[in-house]
Amino acid sequence: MRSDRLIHTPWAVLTTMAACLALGGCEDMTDVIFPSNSNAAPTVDAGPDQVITLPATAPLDGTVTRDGGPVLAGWTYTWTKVSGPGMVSFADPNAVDTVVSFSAPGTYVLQLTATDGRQSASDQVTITVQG
Ligand SMILES: [Ca+2]
Repeated sequence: MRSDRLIHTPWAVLTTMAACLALGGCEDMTDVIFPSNSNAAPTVDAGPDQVITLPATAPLDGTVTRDGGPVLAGWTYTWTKVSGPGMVSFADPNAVDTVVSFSAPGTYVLQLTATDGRQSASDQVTITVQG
């Protein structure tokens, strides 16, 4: 898209110039791949495994990082049930940290996925629910 190019090219050039300065100079602008476009996949930690007893809920303490730093705006996070005998209900399935409740005892595997639409990563946590 022309408008996309008009918006992004100056930033890409500036980023490349900065990267060249950091490296002590480049022969030309093709020596460096734009760091701002590296778009490395995030890393996801779904938190520690837990054992709870009904009717208790389980707090989910997820952690998502991208490029070793805090996650930027524009990323989405989704908790889903991978396996388990009953229904699960997330207080907010799109929050990194949330609370989950269970309809029946058993062993549940839950997954937290982070994505920006192009890259994604996920991690799973096991919750043992006692009746
Ligand atoms: Ca957290």
